[in-house]
Amino acid sequence: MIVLVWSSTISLHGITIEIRRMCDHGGTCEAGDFFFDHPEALDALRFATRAFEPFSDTLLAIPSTPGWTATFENPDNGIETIQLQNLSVPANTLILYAGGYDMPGNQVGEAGPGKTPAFTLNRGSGVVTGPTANDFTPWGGSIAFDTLDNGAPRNWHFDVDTLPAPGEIDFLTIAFHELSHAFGFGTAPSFDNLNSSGQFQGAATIQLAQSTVSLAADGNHWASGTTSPPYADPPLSALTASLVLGRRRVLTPLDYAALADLGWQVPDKLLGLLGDIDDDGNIDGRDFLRWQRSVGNTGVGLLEDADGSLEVDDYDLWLWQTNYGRKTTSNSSFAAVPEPCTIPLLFLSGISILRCRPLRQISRYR
Ligand SMILES: [Ca+2]
Ligand SMILES: [Ca+2]
Ligand SMILES: [Ca+2]
Ligand SMILES: [Ca+2]
Ligand SMILES: [Zn+2]
Repeated sequence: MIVLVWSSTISLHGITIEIRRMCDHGGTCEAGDFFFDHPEALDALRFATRAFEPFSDTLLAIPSTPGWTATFENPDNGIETIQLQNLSVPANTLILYAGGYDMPGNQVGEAGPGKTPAFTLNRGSGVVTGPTANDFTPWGGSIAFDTLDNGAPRNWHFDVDTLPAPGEIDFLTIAFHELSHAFGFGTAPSFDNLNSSGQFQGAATIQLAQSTVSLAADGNHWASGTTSPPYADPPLSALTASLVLGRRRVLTPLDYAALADLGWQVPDKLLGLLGDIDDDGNIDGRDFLRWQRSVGNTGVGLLEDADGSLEVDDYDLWLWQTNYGRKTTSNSSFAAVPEPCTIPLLFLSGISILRCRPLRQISRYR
């Protein structure tokens, strides 16, 4: 007998990001484990993954056999290299191991893509390693958050619907930033191949910015003060190396353009004015009314589907809410000019330095 099943678990969008608490893998989650102490952090991290789930890449499943080894940095200590034998990864899915530990100084997050001991998996049809890499298809990776600030609990703001208070560090901002590293921003060979003497020269990025965009000296972030077109009042990107306490930054069209350039199939909706439901160049109450009339609808090409996830849903509303009041500039010329006020602000208000580093060379097996 053949049973046809139409299940709501059939994914409407391209990819699924499965978050696994590292402490569940290692044994028992208990007091002292970041995601045990802060269950709301897991909800916020899962919310942040929705920024990537509209990507429509086709990623092959990785069966548990024949044997292979998934390698990643332990997000509960940042030191140990974890090697998992025969990890099973469904098609169009990435698995991220999440945890926390006391990072040094002002560092508040760290993440990276997973590897096999020697190389990055190829689950697609592009090239993922070497000087011609033009795609990125990891099995997943790991993501970690800081637990303590000079011995005291780190002052996280976990709520995604409210902005952080002065002095708080916005978890959603850090989650977007670190997830982008796990997705290859600053970490993928296909990203590095587009770094020409500190200028990022991906085609989608150039099309949006009308120029190459400066990278930070570390080659893993945008230069300090980088803002995104096509806004009249362009927002700062979340993918700079340091962020100001008490502020929220979200993924901007520029960030999505870079992710598209390193190989992700990013919906066009994410490369323009985010949250502009009716596509008229500003984000106002009419967009909300239109969303309200269409919420729950599914399908391709829906104007009200602000993120291109093929469903008019609460994330589209969040995009609208986050970008409310913004509009496009009539003249879309753009330059990623560091804002002169940024550096003094950083010193006055304290900085949170976000670092990422590629997985270190594997010299041992466990
Ligand atoms: Ca710390
Ligand atoms: Ca791809
Ligand atoms: Ca509008
Ligand atoms: Ca949507
Ligand atoms: Zn970073």
